[in-house]
Amino acid sequence: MKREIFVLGAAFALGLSVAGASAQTLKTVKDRGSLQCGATQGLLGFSSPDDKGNWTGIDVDVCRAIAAAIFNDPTKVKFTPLTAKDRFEALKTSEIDVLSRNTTWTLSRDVAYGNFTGVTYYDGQGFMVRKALKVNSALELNGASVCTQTGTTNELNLADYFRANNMKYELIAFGTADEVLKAYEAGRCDVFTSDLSQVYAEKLKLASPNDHVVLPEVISKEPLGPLVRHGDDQWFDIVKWTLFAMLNAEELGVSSKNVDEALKSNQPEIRRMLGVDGNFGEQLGLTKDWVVRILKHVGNYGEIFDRNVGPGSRLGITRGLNRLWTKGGIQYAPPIR
Ligand SMILES: N[C@@H](CCC(=O)N[C@@H](CS)C(=O)NCC(=O)O)C(=O)O
Repeated sequence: MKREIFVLGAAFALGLSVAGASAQTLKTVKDRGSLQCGATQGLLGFSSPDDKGNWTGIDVDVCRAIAAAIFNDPTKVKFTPLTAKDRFEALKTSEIDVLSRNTTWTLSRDVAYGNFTGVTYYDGQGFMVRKALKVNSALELNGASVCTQTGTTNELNLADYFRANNMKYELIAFGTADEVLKAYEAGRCDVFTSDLSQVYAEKLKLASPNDHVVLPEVISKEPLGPLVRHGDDQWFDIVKWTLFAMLNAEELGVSSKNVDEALKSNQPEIRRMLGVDGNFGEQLGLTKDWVVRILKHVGNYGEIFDRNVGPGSRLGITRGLNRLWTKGGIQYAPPIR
């Protein structure tokens, strides 16, 4: 009995100290003066650096929005380029504060690596082949060799899809996206597979993109979103509500262009969101004007979608599933109240 009490007491003390020690990310970020954001090694539309090391992309903008909310300065972010395989370890070892890198939310990742904070982009896996192959459907790919990246859901879905359709394939997997694309371009495999947004982004890098075609099948659900470490609820809430704020702002028609005007609005939801009424920013450990900062420096969800992956970008992807629920899509954020 005595021993049990001791063990319980020790566990309680340990539990308290673990929770206390880990609920520190906001303070760590503020003390450091910048957010450390895990990104890709370079994926157009999502996270890619230019020659001067300036990062852009929808996942990059999520990190800039978090920095805007905390520092009122979207440039206070440092990006760590990570391969698919290394990304979760970087989060675990606190090399990064948030992983914002086209990462699919799955049960095992949620349990093993951290808390997914929402979905920034609803995607699905697809295939690209050479037009010369004269293939019109993924169901004609029996016996094909397929290039993809290791440590991705794509590798796993590929196995499921071929198995479910009684087809054989040869897997040719590489650690980096460049290796995958080079191998495909050099003809080492018949098929390139990844999330569709990434198929389109990588297709643009080929010497003759028009010699390649994306097949019609979408073989999986790839809800992509940011991830934080387990054990820090405040930080989890900050990252989660940054995304929700951008979605709510689009829904309420408030953008980087009209946020000053919107501050004078009589609409209760807009007043709460912009901190005119209530203390929602303070509840998160931020300031009253957290959403104003996000909108002024980065914009609402529609703005970041359009300029990075949508019609206003090189990728030119239509909103599809990523339209707001009020416009026939599935993007939906809980209310700020
Ligand atoms: N969403 C999938 C795939 C993510 C992924 O890593 N895709 C590759 C496809 S091109 C990529 O982004 N590579 C870029 C890089 O490694 O820098 C996952 O979470 O496993």
